Amino acid sequence: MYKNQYGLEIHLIKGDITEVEADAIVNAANSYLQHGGGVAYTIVKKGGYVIQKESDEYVEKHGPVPVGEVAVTSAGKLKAKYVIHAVGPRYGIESEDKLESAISKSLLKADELSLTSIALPAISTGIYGYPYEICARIMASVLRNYKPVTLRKVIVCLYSQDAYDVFKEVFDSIL
Ligand code: AR6
Repeated sequence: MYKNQYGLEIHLIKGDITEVEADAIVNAANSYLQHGGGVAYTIVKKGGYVIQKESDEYVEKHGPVPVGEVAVTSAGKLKAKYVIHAVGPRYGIESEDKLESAISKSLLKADELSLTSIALPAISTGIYGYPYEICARIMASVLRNYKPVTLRKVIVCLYSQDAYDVFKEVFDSIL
């Protein structure tokens, strides 16, 4: 466990984010909130169709979610209260500052909803192709500087041992 200068707890775990106990889990989404693959697919499969339905309604009402921005839905049958859908950049097409934005806006949204805990996956490191190391570095620096309001605990959830090892090394050096 790490703690930043504002007392925010940061936990690094290996596992399936849909099993994590947190007020909100973050989804690695696309702009159209079509949850067809990766962690997004698992979230809808386990949480239920209501998450896709609310996502469709969101896009219909507000238009596509820009890269680096977030949208919120309920979490259906998952333990969490909300799913925060964060749209990360595609490697080689969209820049790292969009990844920084997707991560920090997820945290800001959790605080806006007065939540105390949030779980984050390694956004953009699957289908969108970012190397784990870049994502880890950006996430660590956002978490190091983030001043929370109600948020007390951030759980960074890695799916593979490979990803976990890279994040551990980077977090140990930055946090
Ligand atoms: N729990 C935690 N992490 C997971 C899980 C899980 N159950 N499943 C996969 N990961 P990706 P992206 C990891 O591809 O790169 C989708 O189709 C995975 O190993 O889910 O941001 C969306 O709808 C990887 O490290 O998201 C978008 O179209 C990380 O989660 C697009 O993919 C992110 O991989 C978004 O691509």
